[in-house]
Amino acid sequence: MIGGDLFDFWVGPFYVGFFGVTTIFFASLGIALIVYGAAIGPTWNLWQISINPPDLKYGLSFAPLKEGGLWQVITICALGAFVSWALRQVEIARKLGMGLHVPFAFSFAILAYFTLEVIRPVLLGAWGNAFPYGIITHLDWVSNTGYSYGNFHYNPVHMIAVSFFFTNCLALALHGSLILSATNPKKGETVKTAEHENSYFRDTIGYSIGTLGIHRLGMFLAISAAFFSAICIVISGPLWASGWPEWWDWWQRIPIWK
Ligand code: UQ1
Repeated sequence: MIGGDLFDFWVGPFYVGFFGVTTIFFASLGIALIVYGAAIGPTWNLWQISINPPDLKYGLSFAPLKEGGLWQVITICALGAFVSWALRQVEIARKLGMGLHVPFAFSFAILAYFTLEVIRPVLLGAWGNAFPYGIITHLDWVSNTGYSYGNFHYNPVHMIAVSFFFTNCLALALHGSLILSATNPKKGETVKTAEHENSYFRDTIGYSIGTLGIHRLGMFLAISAAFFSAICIVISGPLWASGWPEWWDWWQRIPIWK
């Protein structure tokens, strides 16, 4: 453990540790800078507040604080906080003698954010390609970025990512409803067990993946959704600069049609 037993204590129910301290540091600084950015901005309307990345003309250099520099420092704080949180998960999992599945899965969420805000802007040559920190403005960014490739739903990797999100939603709906139905029987009846859960799926769809299996499946679907999301955006521009509908023209060009 970093810092030996120096940070090895709790605040109420929360374990602190070295990475608890770094998490609080980066999160507090980042939030303070967001509030400062809002204070010097044109509006206090919560929906319209936006901390924007530098203009494209700044490329990959440091921008003046009020012209995107704030966004750059806030992004560093965000990554510092996210990575600190993952490492705090590692410390706690190790203390408890658990596997590292939680930080492993969480790292895919960090990867997706890192891909959007760092890898893709670097590959495109300007921080101005990253998304802004604002409730409405980040939605506008998604819309504009999507339409600048014609119709993003034709991006084959976006299709894979969406399929994983939907399947994850189905799996969690099946799992959550199964657990609630087993633990909330009708009045006067006892709470049911895994045997009932197994039998239910055997008798309805003919297959039960099992109590451990459903959680493995959930983790796989969630990680895959985040992973393919990262891939689908990083290839948009760096690898494929036309509209995504045109990508499917390869189908018209395969030799079999001749
Ligand atoms: C399932 O088979 C199972 O094992 C008993 C669960 O564990 C509690 C579940 O939550 C679910 C949803 C299933 C069914 C899942 C599939 C993929 C058939």
